Amino acid sequence: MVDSFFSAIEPIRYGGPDAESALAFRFYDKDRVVRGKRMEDHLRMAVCFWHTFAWDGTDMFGSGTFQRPWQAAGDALARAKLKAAVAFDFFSRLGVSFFCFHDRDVSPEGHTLAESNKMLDAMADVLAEHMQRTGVKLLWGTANLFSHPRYMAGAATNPDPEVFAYAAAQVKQALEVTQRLGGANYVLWGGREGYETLLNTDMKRELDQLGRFMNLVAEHKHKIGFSGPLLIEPKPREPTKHQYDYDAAAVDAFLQHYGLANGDFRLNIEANHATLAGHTFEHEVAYALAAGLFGSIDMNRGDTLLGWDTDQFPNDLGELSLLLARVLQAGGFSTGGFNFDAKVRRQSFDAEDLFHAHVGGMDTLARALLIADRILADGKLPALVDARYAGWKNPLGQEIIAHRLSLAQIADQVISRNIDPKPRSGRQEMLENLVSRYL
Ligand code: XLS
Ligand code: CA
Ligand code: CA
Repeated sequence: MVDSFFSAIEPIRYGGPDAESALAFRFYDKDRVVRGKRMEDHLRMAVCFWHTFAWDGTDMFGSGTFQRPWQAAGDALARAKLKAAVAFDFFSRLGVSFFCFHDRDVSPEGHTLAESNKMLDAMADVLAEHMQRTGVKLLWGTANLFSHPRYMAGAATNPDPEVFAYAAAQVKQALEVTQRLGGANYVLWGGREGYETLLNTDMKRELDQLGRFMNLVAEHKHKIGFSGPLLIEPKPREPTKHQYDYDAAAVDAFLQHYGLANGDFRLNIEANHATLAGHTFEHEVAYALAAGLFGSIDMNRGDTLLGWDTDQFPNDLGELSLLLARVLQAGGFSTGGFNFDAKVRRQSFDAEDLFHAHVGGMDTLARALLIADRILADGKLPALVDARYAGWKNPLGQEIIAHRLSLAQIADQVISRNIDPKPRSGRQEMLENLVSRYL
């Protein structure tokens, strides 16, 4: 079954920009060195288990459309083992370095938590063997605290402390399994940590609960010696009307408010979540970098005409080149990477579609990396930004930055030196033209 599912697909190879085959990399040449580092090590790309192997193509209007033999009826643990075997066959043929999973993507839910944990432990052994055999690594693990009906009113923010406790127990196990598999990060996405209506919601209490929960997770991370960061993934809404981890700035404020701004937590920024929050993807990454919270990226794209999380594969070269330039300029990923939290459309139901989707996403990022390198090597864009703030290097700017002047002293200087700033162009159109020339 495993051999037959992807057997029609040859391992994907680099064929250069003029490659004939639709299933070849035109730009992703993993050993190619860019700015002193191999492409593979820059991009640290991952395939996600949930969209690619767990989802069957169901949407709110219709049932599953996908051809996925491991989703057929049968013994749940046997199916999970088959799913894992198929997934690692996919990773190998694709030549991707990492994967990501939720506990319930790789292992079934039992009748009790003890039973679920036992199966997850068994599946962790199965995953470990596949990882050992293929060399594919774990970018991050996470717990699904949103699918089961017990979580319909939230997990950590649930009005019922027993649900809080259940969620805590699930995260403990998922974090430990992530550690066992050498995961580079652990992700916390608050899928239902928000509200449907304020009529039944005590917001202060729910935020306090979320703060308590995150403190407990951080304590456990230290207790077991998990070395990777905890990554909170912002999203403004969907499934709930409002989610507390609305955007990067909201999570930054939350971490500070609850005594969590101590380096344990960073952010996992998702492109489609950024646009749902009314920001650009680049804005969210820029904020995370500015706040010292940049961790990892969930790579996908939304649809400008649809107001929900469509999780499509990325293809916007212009946007991604600027984003890569920004990330490279800040030193690149440390533990993070680009996880394709993206799904094929419902009509793209067969095995081949999974490859077209990922090959396209990987090639887009590789090409964006090459363009970002040109942007930085040329240096005009960063130099123009630097020049815009050059005045801060002068004595007045330096004194303000060094807290040497009070508001009154600044006011005195403006009057005594007759300071009279002149307008300067922002040169937006010139910059847009400059960027177009790199593409
Ligand atoms: C859903 C989220 C989710 C997280 C992991 O919108 O993107 O998949 O990445 O729980
Ligand atoms: Ca995501
Ligand atoms: Ca999403």
